[in-house]
Amino acid sequence: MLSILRKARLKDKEMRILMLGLDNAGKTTIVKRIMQEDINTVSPTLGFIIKTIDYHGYKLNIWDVGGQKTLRSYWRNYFEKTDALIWVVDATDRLRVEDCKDELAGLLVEERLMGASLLVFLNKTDIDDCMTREEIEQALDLPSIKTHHWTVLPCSAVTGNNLNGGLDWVIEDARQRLFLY
Ligand SMILES: Nc1nc2c(ncn2[C@@H]2O[C@H](COP(=O)(O)OP(=O)(O)O)[C@@H](O)[C@H]2O)c(=O)[nH]1
Ligand SMILES: [Mg+2]
Repeated sequence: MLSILRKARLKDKEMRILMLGLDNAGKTTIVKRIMQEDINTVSPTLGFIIKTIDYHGYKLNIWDVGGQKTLRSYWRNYFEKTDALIWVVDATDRLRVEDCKDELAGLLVEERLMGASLLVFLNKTDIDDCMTREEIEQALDLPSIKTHHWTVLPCSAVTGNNLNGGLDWVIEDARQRLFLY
């Protein structure tokens, strides 16, 4: 049944992308940048924002949900029908990398997220001395993930570097999984 629903949705080439991560990782800035909106007016996200973009013939519904500690228990309200999870990491935030790892691990055991592709955006890589791709792969223990297709991409919401590359990966991975033609 679920797969029929999925395919029906994909006939419209629609995908639901859930963007999560610790607060201050740059989720809202990434979404604004993708939408080509002004990124200088971003303030902390208290609830959630949904943005729909047309991207290479796909309709992407991107859910940007607040990541403050007090808000994380609400994340589960957004899991349903998620095709891809974009986990955004602040590449300069070494202090909270353990917290970041634990929160991600908690998501990956969620049944309702089981089918989702996982893109880890290592954001803020425009800043010197940030974590590298290898570093974050180890810190988040990504190679041990067997339940999800995953990849890591260093990016920057400020320069726009790799944001499209990330969306391309998400679409390609979800498309293959969902047998879209
Ligand atoms: N240097 C740099 N700063 C960024 C980048 N992305 C976001 N920021 C800044 O990080 C702060 C938090 O961004 P925000 O999008 O609100 O994070 P969110 O809580 O994950 O939604 C803001 O001051 C942004 O300007 C980036 O790629 N590079
Ligand atoms: Mg935000």
